[in-house]
Amino acid sequence: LVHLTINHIPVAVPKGTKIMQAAAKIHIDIPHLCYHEDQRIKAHCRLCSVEVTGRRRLYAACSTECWEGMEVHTDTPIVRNTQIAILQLMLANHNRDCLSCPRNQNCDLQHLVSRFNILRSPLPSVVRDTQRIVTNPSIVRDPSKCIRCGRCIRACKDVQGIAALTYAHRSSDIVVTTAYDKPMEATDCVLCGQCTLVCPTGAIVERDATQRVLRALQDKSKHVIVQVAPAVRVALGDAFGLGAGAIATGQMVTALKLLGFDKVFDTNFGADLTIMEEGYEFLDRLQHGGVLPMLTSCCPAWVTYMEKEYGSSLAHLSSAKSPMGMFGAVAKTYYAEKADIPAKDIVTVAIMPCTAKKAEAQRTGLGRGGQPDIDYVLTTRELIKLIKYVGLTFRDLPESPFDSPLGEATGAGAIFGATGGVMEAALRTVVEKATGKPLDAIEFTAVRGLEGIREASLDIAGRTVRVAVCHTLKNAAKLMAAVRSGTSPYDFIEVMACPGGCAGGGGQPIGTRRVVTAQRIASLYEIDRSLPRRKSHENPEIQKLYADALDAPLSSKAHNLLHTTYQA
Ligand code: HC0
Ligand code: SF4
Repeated sequence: LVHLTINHIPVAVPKGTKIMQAAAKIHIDIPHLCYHEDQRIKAHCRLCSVEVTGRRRLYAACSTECWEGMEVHTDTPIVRNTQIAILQLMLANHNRDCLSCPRNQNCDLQHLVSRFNILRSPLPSVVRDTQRIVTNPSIVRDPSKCIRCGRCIRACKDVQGIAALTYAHRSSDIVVTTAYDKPMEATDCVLCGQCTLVCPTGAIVERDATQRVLRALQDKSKHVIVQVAPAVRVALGDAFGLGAGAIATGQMVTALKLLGFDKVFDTNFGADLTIMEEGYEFLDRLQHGGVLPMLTSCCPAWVTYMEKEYGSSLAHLSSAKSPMGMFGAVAKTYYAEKADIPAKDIVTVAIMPCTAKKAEAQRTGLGRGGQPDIDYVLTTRELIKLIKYVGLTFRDLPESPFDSPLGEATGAGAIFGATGGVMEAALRTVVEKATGKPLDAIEFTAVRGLEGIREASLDIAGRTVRVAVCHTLKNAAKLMAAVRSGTSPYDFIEVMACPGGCAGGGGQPIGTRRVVTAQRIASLYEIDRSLPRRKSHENPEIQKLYADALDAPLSSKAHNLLHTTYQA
C-alpha cells in the first residue's frame, strides 16, 4: 500500500493507484472532462489538476500515480483558478445555447460550470460554425458543442477499431471531425453510437425522434404500438434513481401506457421468433452443406460493418431479420389482420438501446408497399426524455404486463440483450431440435461473460459444432480475418458491436460504463431464470403465430416475412 493525504485526509491505496481514484475513495470527485473510466488516459484537458506539497507544477490527477508520503490538495486557490480558467476557455469556444441542447441538464461541461459557479464568462465567444450536421437517421454532430476531449475518437478507435472520428488541424484550430469532413455515414462509421455514449457535451448525439412519436401519439386516426428491446428494461431505471441494473420491466410498460401507446409489446417476442428462423437456418446450413460459419445478423452496426468491410463474405450472414425487424413485419401483417386495423393506420415504434437501429428501420428490406415496418426508433435516452416530459414519477409507478399477442417472451428472448445471449438462446433451440430430446442443461455458460471472444464446442446429434461469440467490432475483425480467408474453425459466430452487447449499447443512458453494463447483464440472466419458459420454441404465442400464419420455420411464408438480404 501507498500512504498519502488528500486535503489533509490520510488515504492508503494499492501501488499504481491514480490520484483521481484515491480521492474517490474518500468521496472527493476531482473534476475531469477528457478522462473516462473505460478509456485510455490522455490527460490533455488538465481540468483534474491538483497541487502536491513541495512541487512547483500542478499534476493531472487522472494520470499521476500516488506515491508514499504524497500530500495532495484539490482545492487550493491555484488549483481552483486553473480549473476556472480552463472552463472559461472552453466556454469561449462553446455554443452556449444550453436551453435547447439535447444534453441540457445531462452535460458534464454544464455540471462543472455550475459546480464552479461560473456566473459570467469574461472571454468573448470565438464559436464559428453553429450548424448541426444532420445527414443520417442515427447520429447528429454539433461541432460548436465540441470541447475536443477526444473521448469519441477513443471510443471509435479503441472499442470498435474503426477510427471514423479524428482530430484535424493544430493548436487552437484543432477540431474533431471525420476524414475529409465527410458525413459520418460516408466514412467507415457504422452508426453504433458508442461515441454518443461517451461525449461529455451535446457535440455528438442521437437523432431525436421524440417529437415525431408524440405527434403520432396525438393523432387519433393512428393505432400506435410500441416494442421494447431486451436491454432497455435493465437500463432505464438509471435515470430515475433505481440503481445500476435495476429490472424495471413493469414500470416501463406502465410508463409507455401512460404515454398513450395503444399496445405495449415486447421485442423479446421478436427475439424468440428470430431464434426459430435463425436456429433452423443454422441447422439447415449444417445439415445441407450451407455456408459456414453462419454469422448472426441482429446487430445493425455489425451488419453495416459487414456490408462496408466484408462485402465478399455476406453469404455468411444469417438471412434472418433482427428481432426488431421481425416484430415490425409481424405487426404490420399478422397483428394488423388480427386487430382488424389497416396496416397504414398502424404506427410502430421501437425503443432500442441503440442508435444504429434508427438506420436499420429505414432499410428497404424492412418494409412493405413502400412503407417501413418500423416507423420510429427511440433510444433508451429518448424514452427517458418522454417519461420526464409527461412528468411521471417513474420509480413509484405500478407494474403492468405486456399486451398480447406480441408480448409473450421466454428467457431465451431476454438474454439477447447480453453478449453471448443470442448464441445461448439459439443453442437451447438448435440442440433440442437436432437431437429430438428435451434439453435439461440449458445454461451455456461458456458463451457468457465479458471476455472479448469466447468459444465453445458441443456435440449436436453426433457432430462436433464449434461456436464463437464476440463483442465490439475490434474483436469481430479478429474473427473475420479467418472467415474471409476460409480458415475459420467455427460453425456459428455471434457478433454484437457494442461492449457487453446491447446492455452497453450506444443508445443507453449517459453514464453507461463497463461496470454498469455488467450489472445490466446480470439482471438479464436473472430475468431469464425467473421465467417459466426459457426456450424460444416453447413460446406459446410463437407456436400460435406459426400455426395461424407461417406454417413452419423457413417455410416460404416465413421466408417472405422474416428474412432479408444484404448489399455490399
Ligand atoms: Fe438488441 Fe436485439 S438484442 S439488437 O442487442 O438480436 O438494440 O436490447 O433489441 O433487434 O431482441 C438492441 C437489445 C435488440 C434486436 C433483440 C437482437
Ligand atoms: Fe465510430 Fe460508432 Fe461513433 Fe460511428 S457511431 S463514429 S463507428 S463510435
